[in-house]
Amino acid sequence: MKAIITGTTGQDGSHLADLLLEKGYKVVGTTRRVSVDNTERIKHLLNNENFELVSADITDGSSVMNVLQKHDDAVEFYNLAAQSHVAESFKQPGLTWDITGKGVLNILQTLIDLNMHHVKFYQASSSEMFGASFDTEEDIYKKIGTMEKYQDENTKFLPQSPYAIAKCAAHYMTRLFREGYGLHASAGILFNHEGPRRGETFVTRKITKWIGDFVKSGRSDNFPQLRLGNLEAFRDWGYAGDYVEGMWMMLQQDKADDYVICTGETHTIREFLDVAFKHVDIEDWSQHVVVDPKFYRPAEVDYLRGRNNKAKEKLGWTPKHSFQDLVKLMVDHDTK
Ligand code: NAP
Ligand code: G4F
Repeated sequence: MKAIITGTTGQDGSHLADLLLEKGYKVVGTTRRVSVDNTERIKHLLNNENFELVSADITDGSSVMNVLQKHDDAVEFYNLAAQSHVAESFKQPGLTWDITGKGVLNILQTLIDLNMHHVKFYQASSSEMFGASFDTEEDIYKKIGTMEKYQDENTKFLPQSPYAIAKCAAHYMTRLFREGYGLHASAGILFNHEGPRRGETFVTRKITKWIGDFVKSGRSDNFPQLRLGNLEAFRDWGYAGDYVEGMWMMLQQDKADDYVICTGETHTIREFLDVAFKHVDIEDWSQHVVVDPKFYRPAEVDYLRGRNNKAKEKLGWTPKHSFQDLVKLMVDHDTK
């Protein structure tokens, strides 16, 4: 069994490569040309005889075609490549569109042009597509008098960033190639997922990395403060290692479909700060954190909380790590 992963050098790509290699797959991971070493997360795989790193950029259709022609015995294709940083997408909307939106069309069209219907395709869709949209649990409202908000596969999309708009286009394109061309193409609508391999400019890792550096400095009084933006947003945070299992499970189904992958719990950035600082015995973090408007976004996603009933029922997927486990795992990693 051979699988191709785009975005192998990223957080999820590296976890997925680990998972597939454990399952006995041969894995072909793509990398693009960058001016610094981008293989930090997959260093441990570079000498694995079942792992091959090949050059491709998903904005360059011919490079995608070369990979597919050379590896036409692949049975699964996971597209995890993206300009994945929401704040950056406001600064580079065109580039974000070219990679995160159009890049996906390049892959899907190449699969069709090469008549590779035997390849099952996974698209990394995102809870960010929901943006300002949510549904409410009327049944709970009737019981306890509060209206719980959530998003699932039936919630409409109301994207709030160039990134989310590009992801919506890619999501609908994946659906079109499934319905229109009969491709086994599934999209995982994944809510935020984190871990020690998370990029250092996403809020969770930015916090745990700062705590790690602060602790390693001997908790110096002169240590520069942690500068953050909006602390009031809610996110449904899970562990990346759990979420890549959901991706694999989707491609093991006879019929392609779309699935929400999430924990079902939501927490603010403040709550993340509470748990993270408490783990290094700091009860009051206010003197260490400065709210800097530089990190505010032109439009924000205020509330994300997923409902994973479909993934539980149809895939048998459940998250294994709680919010508390996740925060502690990241703080422990960064303090050591
Ligand atoms: P990530 O760490 O930022 O990784 C993104 C990967 O895409 C990197 O390997 C990057 O390569 C690669 N890439 C960027 N531009 C490319 C291009 N033009 N051609 C080929 N590869 C390119 O992101 P992640 O957190 O692992 O997320 C994986 C996917 O899931 C992304 O599509 C993301 O949008 C989506 N997603 C993530 C989350 C989350 O919470 N993590 C939630 C929902 C959806 P370099 O290493 O060279 O930069
Ligand atoms: O960690 P974030 O940058 O993640 P965001 O924007 O939710 O996007 C991540 O999750 C999406 C899934 O919903 C993925 F599709 C996407 O690729 C990415 O992985 O920001 C989370 C929240 C936001 O509300 C942001 O405004 O944290 C807030 N925040 C506050 N201070 C900050 C900061 N975010 C960042 N990156 N940096 C800050 O200093």
